Amino acid sequence: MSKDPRVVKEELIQIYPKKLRQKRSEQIVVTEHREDGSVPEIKANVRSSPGIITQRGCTYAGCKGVVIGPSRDILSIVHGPIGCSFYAWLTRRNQTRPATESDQNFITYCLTTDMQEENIVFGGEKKLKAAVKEAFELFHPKAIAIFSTCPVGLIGDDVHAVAREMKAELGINVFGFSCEGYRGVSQSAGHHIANNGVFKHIIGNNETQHEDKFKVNLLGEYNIGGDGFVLEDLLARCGIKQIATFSGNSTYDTMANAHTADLNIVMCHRSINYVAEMMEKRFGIPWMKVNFIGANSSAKSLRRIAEYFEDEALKARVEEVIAEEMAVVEATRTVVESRCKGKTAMLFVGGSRAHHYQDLFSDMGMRTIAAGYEFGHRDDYEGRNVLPGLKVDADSKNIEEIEVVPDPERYRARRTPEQIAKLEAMTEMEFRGYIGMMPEMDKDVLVIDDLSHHETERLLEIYKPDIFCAGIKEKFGVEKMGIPCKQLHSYDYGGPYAGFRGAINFYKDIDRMVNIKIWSHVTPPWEQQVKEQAEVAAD
Ligand code: CFM
Repeated sequence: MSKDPRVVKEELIQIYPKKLRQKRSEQIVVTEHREDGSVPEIKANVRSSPGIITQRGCTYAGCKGVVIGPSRDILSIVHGPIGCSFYAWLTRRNQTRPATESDQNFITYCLTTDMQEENIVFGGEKKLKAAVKEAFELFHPKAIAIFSTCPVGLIGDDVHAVAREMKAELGINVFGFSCEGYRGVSQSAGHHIANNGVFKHIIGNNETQHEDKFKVNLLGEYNIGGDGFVLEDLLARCGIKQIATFSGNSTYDTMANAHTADLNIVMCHRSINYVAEMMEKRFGIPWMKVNFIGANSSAKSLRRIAEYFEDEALKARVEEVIAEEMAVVEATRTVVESRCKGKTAMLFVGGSRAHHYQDLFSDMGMRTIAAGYEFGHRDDYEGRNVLPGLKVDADSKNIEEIEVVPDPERYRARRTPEQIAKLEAMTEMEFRGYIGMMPEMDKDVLVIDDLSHHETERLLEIYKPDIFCAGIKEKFGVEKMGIPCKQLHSYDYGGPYAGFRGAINFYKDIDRMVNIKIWSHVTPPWEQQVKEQAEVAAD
């Protein structure tokens, strides 16, 4: 079978019925390097077709699990049947570290209203109120967040009215999310809903002022496998004060204080760009995209932050830290590169990671031969410059777009438009920008949105990559085909992988996975079948 990506694309979709074939054909593209710098258009952020076995999750997962969940002292109550809560309990490896043993940490708890048939028929608001009161009496949290699961929207329980009533009665911050699983086409809708809630109900509630010179918020970093700890340490060593992280290792108070920072740096564009945009409009804080996945990318991101603050001492300190870290990274990287150079990887993860982890592989001399997002939007593939032309479909209209105006007292433009323009002209820096995945990829590589199970199997059979990166749902199916599968959501049991120290961990883990001999002992099912047929024919 030809490995030409254009031929493979046709092969992947040829068994589908006509309508689905057409749709998938628009969701699978082959990268090009065009002279004008543009990239092919991809169809993304549309409904999955029934039966394709998508990798995606639901809106509730994106809101509760991804954006709010990693914050340790907001008490999360899931309004819904027990399964929604139980199967989302501690499944994402977002770590947290309370400052003292007596500090509140609710991450290990699983609180739910456990809706029953009776509540579905007669309404569940009373039960929800009782749950909020009970949780308050037990834990005395600063804030309670209520998450709606599918039946809540279907029967019309008003979680926001309950939240308002409880807020008045209990005297703490209580807010609800209409993040029913079906609300959008994927987790991505849940990110947006969570961003809106964080912006409306949390940011700006804590006026603590910090004297530090260089104050940033780190957005879209969820401390999976301890990534956030590495970055906290890195920024601190450079002398950069992190006011808040959204939302790895965060607390309610730090997020409420985020409006006092002077720069927002964005790691995962997909899950948090809305907060970055809204904070700029209301408080005057510029945002820029960074990437701390990969050693070279981490160095570049640190330099950009230093450039923004235009401070020579900071720039010098950042260079010192980069030099120290790079010396250690290089020692491992060169050894690993000698063993991994030329090997191939495929990355199919939710959003940002399918893009960012390509940098770690290229640090090691490995090539990405196919990649895609579960739920990224066109801007994540093609860059934010496509945003003005993006059509808003019915599914996206379903999600509130908050009208944001400058805060009458607290708006303070941190940089004038002239300063921003000067910085952009001087450096590689771009504000409010994200280049997207495709422009940074090699040409003639397959990019596939919302990869299906059938396509996964065919890709593996045709290309036999040295490693496939995805999640737990794919892992064991892939490994039975004799190809190692690295979980890029949870990092399997490993990590951290962010920053310089994380890069070293990643190089070592991947080196081990792609060079271990075990894979050559696995007979992939398709070869097994051929073998059996040959045996039958010989008989
Ligand atoms: Fe952002 Fe994430 Fe990702 Fe994401 Fe996720 Fe995740 Fe992910 Mo799993 S916030 S888009 S919704 S980087 S949980 S930490 S790994 S799918 S690529």
